[in-house]
Amino acid sequence: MCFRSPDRAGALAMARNLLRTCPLCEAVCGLEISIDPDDHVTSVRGDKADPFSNGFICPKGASLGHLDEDPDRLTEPMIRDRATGAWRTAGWAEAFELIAERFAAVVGEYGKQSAALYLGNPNAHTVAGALYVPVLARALGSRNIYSASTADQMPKQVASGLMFGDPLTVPVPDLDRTDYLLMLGANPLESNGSLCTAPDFPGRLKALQRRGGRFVVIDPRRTRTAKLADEHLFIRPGSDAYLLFGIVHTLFAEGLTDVRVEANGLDEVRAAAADFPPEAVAARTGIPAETVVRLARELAAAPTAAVYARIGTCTAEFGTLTQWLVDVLNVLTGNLDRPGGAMFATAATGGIARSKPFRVGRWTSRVRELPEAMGELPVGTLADEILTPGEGQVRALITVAGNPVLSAPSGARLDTACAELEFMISVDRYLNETTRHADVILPPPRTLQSPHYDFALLQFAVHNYARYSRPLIPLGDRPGESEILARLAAAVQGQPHSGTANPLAMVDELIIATTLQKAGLAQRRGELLGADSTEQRIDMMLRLGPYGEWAGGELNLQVLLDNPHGIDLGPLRPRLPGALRTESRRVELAPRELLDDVARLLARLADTAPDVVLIGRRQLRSNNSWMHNVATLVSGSNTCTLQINPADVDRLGLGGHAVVKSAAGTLTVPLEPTEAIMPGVVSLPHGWGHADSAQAVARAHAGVNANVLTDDSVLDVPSGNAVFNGVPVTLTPAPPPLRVFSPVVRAS
Ligand SMILES: Nc1nc2c(c(=O)[nH]1)N[C@H]1C(S)=C(S)[C@@H](COP(=O)(O)OP(=O)(O)OC[C@H]3O[C@@H](n4cnc5c(=O)[nH]c(N)nc54)[C@H](O)[C@@H]3O)O[C@H]1N2
Ligand SMILES: Nc1nc2c(c(=O)[nH]1)N[C@H]1C(S)=C(S)[C@@H](COP(=O)(O)OP(=O)(O)OC[C@H]3O[C@@H](n4cnc5c(=O)[nH]c(N)nc54)[C@H](O)[C@@H]3O)O[C@H]1N2
Ligand code: SF4
Ligand SMILES: [Mo]
Repeated sequence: MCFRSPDRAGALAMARNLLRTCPLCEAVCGLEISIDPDDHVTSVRGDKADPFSNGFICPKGASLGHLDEDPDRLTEPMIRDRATGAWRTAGWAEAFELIAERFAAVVGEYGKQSAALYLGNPNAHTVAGALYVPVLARALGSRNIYSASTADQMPKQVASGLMFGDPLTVPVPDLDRTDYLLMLGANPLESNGSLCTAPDFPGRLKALQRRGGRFVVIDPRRTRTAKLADEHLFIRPGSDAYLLFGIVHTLFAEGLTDVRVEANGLDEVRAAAADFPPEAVAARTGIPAETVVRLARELAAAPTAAVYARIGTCTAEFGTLTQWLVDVLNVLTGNLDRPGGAMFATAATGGIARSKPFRVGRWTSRVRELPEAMGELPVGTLADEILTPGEGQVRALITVAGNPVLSAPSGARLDTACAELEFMISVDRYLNETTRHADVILPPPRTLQSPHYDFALLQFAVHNYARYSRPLIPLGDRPGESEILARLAAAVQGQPHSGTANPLAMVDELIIATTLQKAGLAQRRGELLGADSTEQRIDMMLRLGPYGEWAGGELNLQVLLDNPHGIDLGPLRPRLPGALRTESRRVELAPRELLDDVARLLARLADTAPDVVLIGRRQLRSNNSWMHNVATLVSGSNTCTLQINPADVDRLGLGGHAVVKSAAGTLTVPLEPTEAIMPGVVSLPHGWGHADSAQAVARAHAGVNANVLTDDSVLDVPSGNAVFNGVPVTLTPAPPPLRVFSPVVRAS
């Protein structure tokens, strides 16, 4: 591969360009942003010269300017007076002083385990999240580390970790070459894709159909993606593992398996699948036996095929088993690691550092003894750890880019728990439902003042690609988010954090020195390029990566600076067995931890479905909880309604609103009757519930917190992941509530 590398010094000096990767979802679209002399965004367009996104943009990306300059966002540190509850702005030095003092007091009295960290979703999209959150986590020295991952994709990571030896070695459908795609619990026409980095996912699906391919969607709702599909099948929420086992069973029964990778455990999988014949899973899934058999035959017969499952199947009671069976199917049909099948990306910074095979449960949580996964405990037990007295009780919490009151199961309980903390710090751009409990809020700068590189998402890309964006607007005299996290890490350890101390440079220097030492390249420190120590770290990662200058290739930071639209690193390539980190260096088809959980699945095979179950959904113009303060995004259909089949409205005698009750809580919601959802299932989007928000637009479009209804006492067993789909609920008629959906006027 050959990259242009003209004038190094010249390109380094060109710090201000107008091209940037969109940080708002996993599609990593290239954007072309116009900024006026006062640093205001005047337009945002798709970058047509980006070789991966080719000019694609969605309504959220187009609103990046509004979001970036939201008048309600925080621009200075905020400190809350505990006695009066009043907020005031503060200087950075004062904020860090207070943090160092109060943190030392709590940890001094109760010990290190009394401090917890919660990391939200945007950390997957920021340089600060990728490079400095680990520094903060290490500084805390606590096992109470939580993140949105256990309300999201942890089942996929646990399944991949056990099968391939590394939880980041996750196969993605080779979208641009596959002939057949079986998609479960994903709606990329609204979400733009997840754990499958694919800008213009809709266009890629249409291209699949144009080249004669076929795609089938399994979803309890007829989504926009389902409407585009060649076939859509309704499925009872939470039952995907049964469907997939039925398909596995059929492949064995009909002699249709064609394993092409080195794998252990085939006999164990065959034995486990024996209990799940298509006839047995039909009642549980709502998918007829003959359809299960047909799906198996189609998958086996397709020249190439990929099975892909996402959030609808992860945030469910058998999330990990489902994710496992997805890749069991990819292996059994001969599609793992071959073009057109399910493949592993080769990310430019993504060298696999893991030397030991992945394990779960190296320690357990204090209260419920839930196993750790990837160094984290389930967010579904954070409230338990705060509310349950005893040694190791959580008394101090740091949240970074998260809103768990709206995003974690039993959100209302977590809301109560946060109010009990002795000290809380939030790094966040808003005063919101979670950060209102903080003592100190440290706001990141504008997005356009931050650099961008997708360390995580490019490991799941459907085409190998890299792009680096420098900040478009200078920081001025405020700290960037990387510096905030580095200073926070210093402050919580009682180290110098302000004044002349520069914890950011110190941290980077240490990481660079140890990494180069390990690689035997210590003497090449002087070669690292970059305007600051963060860029030097990125340069180092690129040089050491699979295309890197120090690994026989040509890639380094300069190449990316010279190619601001991004560079095409080619289609996905077979990576096995090299990418495997299992002890056996083979694919483990039947890890013990997963086979053990099959008993739980089997025990529930004959369960009768509850009368009504709740699932979630995503909306094109929302992003979890934090984009409801942009007027152009919350207009029209982007509202918090409960989708329900008209037959259920009649059957239950409902009117315009209903009282929805679960084991965890009760909500009153407006109904949106639609044939697009199967009978017996209702859907409420998450991320709403802003009635008391400090953000004016969001408050006027408040909606309700779906996670009042979800239940943190029920988690997926192997991964500890939250269960948002298939929650049993009852519905009764209700008059329209007064507060929901009408602007709330607040006395000031
Ligand atoms: N019922 C139900 N619940 C769900 C889900 C579901 O499908 N159904 N989905 C789950 C999933 S997949 C996820 S990922 C989680 C998300 O869970 P969270 O990550 O906890 O929630 P978000 O709403 O994404 O909150 C992001 C926060 O980051 C802040 N923020 C935005 N940009 C930045 C930045 O650059 N820096 C900093 N420091 N802060 C920033 C925002 O103001 C906001 O407070 O929700 C989960 N919850
Ligand atoms: N516009 C927009 N884009 C987003 C986000 C957003 O909030 N808005 N959030 C981002 C985040 S954090 C994530 S993780 C990704 C998620 O991206 P996706 O995984 O594509 O998420 P959804 O669009 O929620 O699609 C999940 C689908 O699962 C279905 N479903 C629910 N329960 C079940 C079940 O038991 N079985 C099956 N088979 N299907 C089920 C739902 O009806 C829904 O259509 O999206 C990201 N992109
Ligand atoms: S699809 Fe995602 S990455 Fe692309 S413009 Fe929209 S929000 Fe940004
Ligand atoms: Mo997510």
